[in-house]
Amino acid sequence: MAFKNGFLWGGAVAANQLEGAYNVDGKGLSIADVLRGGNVNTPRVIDENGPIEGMNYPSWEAIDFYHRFEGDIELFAQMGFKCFRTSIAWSRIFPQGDESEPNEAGLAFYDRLFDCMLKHNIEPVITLSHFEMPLGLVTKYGGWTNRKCIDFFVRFAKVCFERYQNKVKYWMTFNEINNQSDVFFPFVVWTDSGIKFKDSDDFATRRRIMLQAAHHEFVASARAVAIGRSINKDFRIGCMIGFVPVYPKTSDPDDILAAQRAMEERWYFTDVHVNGEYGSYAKRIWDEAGGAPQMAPSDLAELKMGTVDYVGFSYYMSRCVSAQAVNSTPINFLGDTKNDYVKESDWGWAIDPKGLRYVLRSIDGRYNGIDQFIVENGLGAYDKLDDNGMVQDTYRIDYLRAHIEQMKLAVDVDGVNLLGYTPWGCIDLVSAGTGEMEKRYGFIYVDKDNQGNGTLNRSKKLSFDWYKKVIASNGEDLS
Ligand code: P53
Repeated sequence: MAFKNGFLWGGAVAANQLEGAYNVDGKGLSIADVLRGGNVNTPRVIDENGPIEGMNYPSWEAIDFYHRFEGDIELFAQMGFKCFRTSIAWSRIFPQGDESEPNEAGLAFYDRLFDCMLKHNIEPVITLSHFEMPLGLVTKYGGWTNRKCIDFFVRFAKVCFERYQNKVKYWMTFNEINNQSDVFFPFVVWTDSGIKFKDSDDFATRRRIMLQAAHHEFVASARAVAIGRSINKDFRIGCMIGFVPVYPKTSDPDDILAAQRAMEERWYFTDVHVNGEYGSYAKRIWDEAGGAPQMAPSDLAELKMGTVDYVGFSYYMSRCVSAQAVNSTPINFLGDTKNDYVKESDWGWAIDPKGLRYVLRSIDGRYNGIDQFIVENGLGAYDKLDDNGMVQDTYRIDYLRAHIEQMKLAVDVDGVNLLGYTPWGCIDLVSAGTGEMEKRYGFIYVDKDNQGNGTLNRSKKLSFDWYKKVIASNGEDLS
């Protein structure tokens, strides 16, 4: 058998994308609650000064998991989930972000949720910050540009670690902390760090601001890891990287260098989390931005004290760069071009199962066999109900099967240490990138459309029984 006993099969979600109940039981607004719905062609608008009446904010209701989680967890249990990855909405615990005491009603909700999971023998895998910092920290402090956010985050993390120390073992600090490196996409810097650039901010300025915010997040993460360990030595605390590997378009040495440079945008983040220090090439990245981040004297020592136990990452797609595209415009910093060898999803994401094996092997090699956890993977697709009200999502099964096959090779043949696999959006939820309901990932269909219409009823897709069989056979039966 390729996967060891106890391999963590499950599914993944994030609080702001499924809970809804955005103002219930004392919850404050988060940066997700001011993101309007968009679609594949329309970017999401960020209302950084607060919600505007009449606009559509998909996180407000989402799929109302807050009130329906018992039924949903029951369905996950039917599929045989060993674990379930979700996040704690920071603004349920600290509604504005800077309170000295947590909101008890928010804490009590996650007690109920985790108890329900544990009752079904489902291990919680918890992200502390998944694109949902309290909006108050943005309006009052400027988001992660401000060093004070380190203390606010650490206070939040400590409260969660203490409260749930006997319920949660697997943690992650910041979801896809590296997304923000694409500074010309305003959305990713907002979701990671609560920062909205001015249109006039040039490339170097944006990069400097982003690198400073990321530095604060690194220190916050490391301090949280150290505190977590002192609370419960059995905690396993990981980082979370959006791992989009970047290939060179051709064997032209300039393309090779461009791809190497683009990959440094991944390693920059994982190196700090795993090694507790910036890689040597960071100096070049800082020079390019016109200056290194400001650091307090103790920061580098703190980074060393809070290295992670495992590398959690999402894998959806690979990218392909050419030097020509990089040089033609700084907006195309990563120099994306089409990869002629792979197909794309309806949202233009390259479908590349072998890229997952490549990532697993790359991380394994760079970090000497460190534990890894694939905490997101999946296919966003338009699903249609057939005459029997069933979604025949064979395309989703094909996608997941192909990725699990590669994951198996990485474990079995390459010897990668893999803790688990949690496909994204195991129940349909709001898309982070577009705010759509109709970009669906789930094994479970949720009756709701992009405009917010629908009964919110849940039903099983074809992939539900397929995944159940995969888990029951510990990945041996993928048919
Ligand atoms: P959606 C971009 C690229 C890769 C992963 O994404 C990304 C993003 C941000 O959109 O985000 C992760 O919903 C993220 C999840 C998100 C999921 O991938 O845009 O951790 O919150 O929902 C899928 O299709």
